[in-house]
Amino acid sequence: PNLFGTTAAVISEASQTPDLKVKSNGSSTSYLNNKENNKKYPWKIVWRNVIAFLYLHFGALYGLYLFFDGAKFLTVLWTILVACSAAVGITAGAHRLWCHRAYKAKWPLRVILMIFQTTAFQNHLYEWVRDHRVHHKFTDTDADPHNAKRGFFFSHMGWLLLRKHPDVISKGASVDMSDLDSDPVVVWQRRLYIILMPLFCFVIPAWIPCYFWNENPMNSWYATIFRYTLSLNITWLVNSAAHIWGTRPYDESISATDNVRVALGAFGEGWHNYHHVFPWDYKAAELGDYSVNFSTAFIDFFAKIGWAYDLKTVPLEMIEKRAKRTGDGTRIEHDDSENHHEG
Ligand code: ST9
Ligand code: ZN
Ligand code: ZN
Repeated sequence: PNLFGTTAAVISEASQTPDLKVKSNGSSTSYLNNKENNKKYPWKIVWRNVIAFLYLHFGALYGLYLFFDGAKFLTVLWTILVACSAAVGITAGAHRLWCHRAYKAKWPLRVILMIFQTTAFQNHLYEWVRDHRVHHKFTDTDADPHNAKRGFFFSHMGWLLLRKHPDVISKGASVDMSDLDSDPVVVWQRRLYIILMPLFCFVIPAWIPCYFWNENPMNSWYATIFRYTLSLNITWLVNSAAHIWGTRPYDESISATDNVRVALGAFGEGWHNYHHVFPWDYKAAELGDYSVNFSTAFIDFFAKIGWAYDLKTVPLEMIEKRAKRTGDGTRIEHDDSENHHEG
């Protein structure tokens, strides 16, 4: 049982909604119906976001150029440090802790993760978690905010450039968010987001290099833009690439894939076929291999000092059974049960 009130088996049922899987009249698949629905739904482009993302992407290219032309080495190191903190705020914080409740965290760790998640500027925790829970509950349908059936660009960035499909809002209303309403860290982040977000994502990261090692403000600003834009794109690859390319060892009926390249870039969040089948596993992967899952190492470290606890995993037997029943046959058998450390 997990937050969605479902077991693995029920999740797979949800992802096999008749809309997507059943052929109507024996002629057209509902995938086509899905496309027809998209035609009927008028696109409302949000130009503010189009302009912002254009600025970010051109700014990021300029920032990359400046790394090789004048930016100080310390600024590069600082940029990497901020990027890693922001990434952990998304993976260990927004995703595994708040969205999937795959472990519990004491308040100091929740505050750290909230600040890191604010640094990532991917919307405040409440909104991030709501969209992601809706994505899990209605995967591959119009109610999925970044429905991968609408193609790479839509699931990557396009969904942030359009008003949401009406199904996202109507069906999304069925997702329970009461646990976030009762976490003061989440409530206060949401209230103060308009101040906290610019501060932690832009002002502090750009100011530190200027103040402490006399970096040129232009270099520092565009390094910040580069860091933010790159982190966004790596995160979006989980919604796009890891719903298109890769293997489906645990459930071949859903678009989500296991994709090692995405896992490497996204701090362990590329084992996305596994994750959609067993979303409550704090490793977001079958194995706890740190080399392709830095976020698991981070959570394990805080479990050692007692700030993270009640880490949830999935019994090996359950994984094997499920892979046999619904997987595409690409799951690799592991004798080494050490990696399957139960939380
Ligand atoms: C960003 C998010 O980038 C990225 C998320 C990625 C998730 C990936 C997950 C994978 C695992 C983790 C991987 C980590 C890897 C990390 C590696 C790092 C190196 N349910 O949204 P509005 C209702 S953000 C229920 O305005 P519009 C609700 O009532 C980037 N209800 O819809 C809401 O009102 P309120 C920065 C919902 O007008 C109302 O509708 N941020 C739901 O259609 C209006 O909501 C941006 O760029 C729902 N799901 O606008 C901002 N959704 O909120 C972009 C909505 O008051 N966003 N409702 O309750 C926007 O500008 C707008 O949201 C919009 C849609 C234009 C896209
Ligand atoms: Zn997904
Ligand atoms: Zn998830």
